[in-house]
Amino acid sequence: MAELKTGGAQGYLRIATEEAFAPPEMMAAYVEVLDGQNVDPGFESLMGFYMRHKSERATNIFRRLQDLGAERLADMDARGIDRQVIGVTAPGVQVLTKDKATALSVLANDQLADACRKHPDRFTGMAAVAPQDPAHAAKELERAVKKLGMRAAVINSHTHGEYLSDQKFWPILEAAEALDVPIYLHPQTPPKAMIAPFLEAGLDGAVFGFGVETGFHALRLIGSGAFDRFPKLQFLLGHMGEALPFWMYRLDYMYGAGLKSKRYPFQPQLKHDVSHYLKHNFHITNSGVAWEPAIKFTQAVLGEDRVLYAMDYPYQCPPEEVEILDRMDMAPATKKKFFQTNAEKLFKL
Ligand code: 1DF
Ligand code: MN
Repeated sequence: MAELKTGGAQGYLRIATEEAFAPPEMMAAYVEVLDGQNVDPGFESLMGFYMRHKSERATNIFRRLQDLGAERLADMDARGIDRQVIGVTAPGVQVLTKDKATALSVLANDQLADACRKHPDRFTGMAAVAPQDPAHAAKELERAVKKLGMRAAVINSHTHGEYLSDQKFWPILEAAEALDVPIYLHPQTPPKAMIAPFLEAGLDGAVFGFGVETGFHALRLIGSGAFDRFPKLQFLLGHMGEALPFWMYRLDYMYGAGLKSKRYPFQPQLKHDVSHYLKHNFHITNSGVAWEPAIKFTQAVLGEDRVLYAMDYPYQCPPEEVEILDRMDMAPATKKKFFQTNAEKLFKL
């Protein structure tokens, strides 16, 4: 295998779209949360591991998360990554109290924007927002897009057990639609009310709990009628759409059957089938899934313009995965959409 290089000699640039960073100040706030009372069990399991465990995995990831300079760029060079689209790592500011969360969202955006200004050809920013204060989040997203040049927002699934299906959060959706930027619905651990049986099996994190929580979140959002209210709004889901493309047929049948029979009278009647929203309001990345059949399946059911490359640096970044994806048996024009041009379009690069 040839050495991985940036620059597109293979016919496309590699743009990785779910890459994480953590401001040291946010990590300091996490220490306070972990040391405090009534710690969220998912947060304790996730960030308790990455911030305190002595394993090589935890210590390397904790260090890399906080770097927006030389080490990150060297890692990108070694893996042939031309550009990272970067957002604050899960659970972002969403685990904090409202005042700390709003302040740290501003700080995170200033820090990330600074790095993007220093390396405009390598980094693109996604804005952190604090859903704990929806009005602030909407304003901060506007600032991040208009003043700092960010091209998306990242929301790390639930906020203290609450979901974007709740209309109190809709000012954020309204702002994203008006600013014409997508929202990356990134996973985090399931909330307290859901997590106990996951924890007991060691399945609460990226291994499975993330996907359950975040796929469920996306479905709640679709079921809430948010996309009938904001029809142009675009969301991104990682990890092959948290498996929702594979569920599409059954979701259409069973969700439709539930609505038709008014089994849950509180559910709004939707204008379209569930699959319509997945095909019109979602883009999907392959973060964590360097697996040709899953990528091709998703391209087939969602359209090849809606499936994007992501690496998930620094959580999952073996160079072999880039080589595997380079070798996919796929028409060159389709592969270029996957690695490069779909991201250029969506993030206006
Ligand atoms: C992990 C994976 C952690 C992903 C992440 O953020 C994350 C992990 C805290 O392996 O614990 O973003 N991921 O997206 O797969
Ligand atoms: Mn991730």
